[in-house]
Amino acid sequence: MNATLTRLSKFVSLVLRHQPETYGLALDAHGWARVDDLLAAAARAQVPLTRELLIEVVAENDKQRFVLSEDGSVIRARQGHSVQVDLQFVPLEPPEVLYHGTAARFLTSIRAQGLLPQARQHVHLSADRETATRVGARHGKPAILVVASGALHQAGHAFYRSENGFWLTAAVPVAYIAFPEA
Ligand code: HQG
Repeated sequence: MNATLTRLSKFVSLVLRHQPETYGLALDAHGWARVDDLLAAAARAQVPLTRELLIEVVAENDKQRFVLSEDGSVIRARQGHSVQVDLQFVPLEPPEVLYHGTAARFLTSIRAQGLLPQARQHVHLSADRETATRVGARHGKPAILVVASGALHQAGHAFYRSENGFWLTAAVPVAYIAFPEA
């Protein structure tokens, strides 16, 4: 993605996941916004987003963060919301282990509380260490936790997978986390 598309993608992410109201945008119960409304919200915020650029943002996005309806009239983020929306994820059996990339400075708190969703709706888990390392590095020196997702699922916790491949769950208790050696 070029710099312009990245900047536009960040704006779309902010509006569709975190601050629709600030930008005067209505999301429906499942997180969908009308494309016309999103373009109008962008114009009000003096963000130069056109329908053509939006289609490019959706197509070129490195993590496939957004999805347009088939007729192109509505759009939503696939995951990562802090606003309350029901993305209608279907519960799914996770693999035996999943990975969570965090920053080393959060480890003391995670050892005490387990993994919490913080501002988002879910704890995000990755299927492989490489992806988890990239996610953790966004926050600082990465530390990789191994989550016993199979056992946690067995214990009754629901898991979901977003269409762009992240695994989601409400929280992970400490007993199901293997921490890196100090
Ligand atoms: C940490 C990106 C202290 C958690 C990525 C993380 C992902 C705790 C941070 C998606 C904690 C939250 C999500 C506790 C969890 N004490 N810290 N008890 N429990 N944490 O950004 O997982 O680019 O909300 O380890 O690729 O980093 O947005 O979550 O470090 O898929 O599309 O609290 O966001 O995708 O940070 O990333 P975040 P995340 P997008």
